[in-house]
Amino acid sequence: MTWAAISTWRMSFKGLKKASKLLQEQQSAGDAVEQLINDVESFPDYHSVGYGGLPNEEGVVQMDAGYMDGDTFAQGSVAAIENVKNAVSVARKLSERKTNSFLVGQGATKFAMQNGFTMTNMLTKKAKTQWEDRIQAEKQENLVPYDGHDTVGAVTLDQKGSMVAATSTSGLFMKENGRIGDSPLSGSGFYVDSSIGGAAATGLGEDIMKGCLSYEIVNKMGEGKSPQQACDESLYPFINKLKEKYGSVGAISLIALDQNGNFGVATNVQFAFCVAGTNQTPTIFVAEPEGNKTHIFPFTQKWLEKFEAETHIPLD
Ligand code: SD4
Repeated sequence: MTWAAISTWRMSFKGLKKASKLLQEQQSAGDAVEQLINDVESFPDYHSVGYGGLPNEEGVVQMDAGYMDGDTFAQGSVAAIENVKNAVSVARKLSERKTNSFLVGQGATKFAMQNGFTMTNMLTKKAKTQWEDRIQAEKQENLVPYDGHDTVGAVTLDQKGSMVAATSTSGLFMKENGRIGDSPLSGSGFYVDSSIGGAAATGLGEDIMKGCLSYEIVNKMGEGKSPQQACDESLYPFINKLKEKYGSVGAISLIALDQNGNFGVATNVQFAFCVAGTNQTPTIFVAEPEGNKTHIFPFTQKWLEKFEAETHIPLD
């Protein structure tokens, strides 16, 4: 039976391989997506997700995560949650509830604590130093808060045909206390319907939310578009609209997977993503915008060197 998984950014490759193994062994799409995202959350050198994530302007790491089951449409989310190692696991647990399934701030943290999730100080020494340097730099140069970011988003399809989508992020570095992006919002950061497919987003949440882009992609796939067509047609015209209204638009990258395991991607920046499936060994690709279409090519040695120089992380 067909299985498949897609995830955002090179940092998710190891997690994707773990998820692939589970899917090959006929485990559920939910377990696979959670494993994939937990792997990224637990790695201290990724500065935009989980442990080691960069803090907000007050020096506190506040995380957002979302989880959606494509069979039941059950959703759970947390936002501005603190001191929790695996925010996506808390979101998954919340998705089992009929009400109170999206918790923010202290309520989210309290829920995690009461339900036995691993609590830990998420601010690593490295992230704290980066925050201190940034505060200094801003004082000296009057810089605006840095908007670098990389959410892990993923969609999985298991051998029973069930699909799940999920996200996890520490959001924008130097964001305001309490700022929440698209990642925990269904429809914007993620969406999935097992009878059609799923999608997830990464980039500037404030712009992604303006278009409910994950829902838009699933909707287009439901009308018969391929995942690639759905991604292209959801993103590029929308970017043009935002440019007309605001003069500029933030970085936005989208991934999609349909119920047959076909994938699609669209982006307005250079964007690495990972894919695996019944007929696809785990592979990292790079996508770039090309007019109103997306150019996709394999992750090259040059890319790998650049990535490793930035993060000091070996490929395996
Ligand atoms: C946010 N969308 O908080 C997230 C950040 C992100 O890739 O995706 N980065 O707006």
